[in-house]
Amino acid sequence: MESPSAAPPNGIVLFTYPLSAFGRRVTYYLQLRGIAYAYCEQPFMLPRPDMAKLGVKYRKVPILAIGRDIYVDSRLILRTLEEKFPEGKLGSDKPEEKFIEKLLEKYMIEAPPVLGSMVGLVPPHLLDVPGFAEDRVGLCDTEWTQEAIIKGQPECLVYMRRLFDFFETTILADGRNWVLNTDKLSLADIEASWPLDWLIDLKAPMPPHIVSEKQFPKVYAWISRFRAALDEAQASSAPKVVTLHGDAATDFILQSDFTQSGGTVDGGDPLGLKAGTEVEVYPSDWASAHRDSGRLIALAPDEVTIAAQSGGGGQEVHIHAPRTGFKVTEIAGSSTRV
Ligand SMILES: N[C@@H](CCC(=O)N[C@@H](CS)C(=O)NCC(=O)O)C(=O)O
Repeated sequence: MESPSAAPPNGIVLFTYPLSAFGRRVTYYLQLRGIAYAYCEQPFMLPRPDMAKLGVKYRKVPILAIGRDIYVDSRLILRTLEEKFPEGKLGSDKPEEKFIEKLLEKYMIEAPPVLGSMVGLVPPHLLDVPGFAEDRVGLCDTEWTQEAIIKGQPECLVYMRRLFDFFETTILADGRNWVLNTDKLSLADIEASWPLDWLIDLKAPMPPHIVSEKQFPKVYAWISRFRAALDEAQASSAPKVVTLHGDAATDFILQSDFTQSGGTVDGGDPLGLKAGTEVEVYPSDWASAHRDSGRLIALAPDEVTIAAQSGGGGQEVHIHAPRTGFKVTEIAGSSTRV
C-alpha cells in the first residue's frame, strides 16, 4: 500500500479493519479486479468517529463510499462494484451459474451458524481486548468472554467440519480448480471461500484430526489457489491501494458529488412507503439499535437509499443498504418531503 494524500482513486473509499472477514470479501474482490481505491482503517470496536462525521449510524464494517454515495454491507458493495466496473467483472451471466453464486452468497452470509461458528473459533487471544465483551453484546447470542468462547468451541468445530466436508465432497470432489469449473477464479469462489479462508488464515483453533489439510485436501488446495490468485493480482499491477486517514477520507467524501442517480421508490413495494418519507434503515439480525435515518429516495427489491445528514449537519449523504437482512421502517409522525 502507498500513502499519498491524493484523492481516492476512482473516488472509492473502503472503511474496514484487517481482521474483518466481511471486509476481506471486499478487499479481495478489489484486489482481484485490480480496481484502485483508498483504504481507511476503522477501529475494531466503537466508537468510530469517521462514521459519526459522515452521519452513518450503521455500526458494522465494511462500508464503501463512492463519492458521496455510501454503501453498507458487503453484498451490496460487491454488487455495486460489479455494476460500476462491468469490464472484467467476476460474476457470471449464465442463470445457472448465477444461481449457484447467489445461493452461496445467501448461505454463507444468511445462515446464522456460519458466522456464529467462525467468530466462535477466533483464537481467543485476539479477542482479549478490554471492553470487547461489552462492545459485541448480542452478537450471535453469545457472551464474548474468553471462557465462554473456549467453552463454545466444540460446537463450532462440529459445524465447521461439516462445512469443510460439504465443499470437499460435493463441488470440489471432481478435482476442479474453481467452484464453477471456470478457467479463472470467479465470484462464486469468493462467495464460497471467505469464511474458510479466514479461519485458515487466522490459525483458528481447529485440531488437525478434525479440520486440516489432511482431512480436507481439496478444500485446502482450493484456498491455496485462491491466495495465489490474490498474490498474482497484486504483483501484476501497480499499487492500487492508497491509505487515507479518517479526516482526509471523510472530507473527500463530504466534498464529493453523488455518483449514483437518485432512483425511484417502487410504488408496488410491499412496504407501501412513499418517496420523501422519513425512515429508519437498520440490520434485522444484530446491531439493529444502530439505525440510519433520513428521507427515502429510492426503494428497489434489494436496495434502499436514504438521504441522511452528515454528523455536523449541513451536508447530505446518500446511504444505500440491501433489503436482504435489513429493515426499513417509517419514523412515526414523519412528514413526507419529496
Ligand atoms: N452482512 C454484513 C455483515 C458485516 C459484519 O458483521 N461485519 C463485522 C466484522 S467482520 C462487524 O461489523 N462486526 C462489528 C463491528 O466491527 O463493529 C456484510 O456482509 O457486510
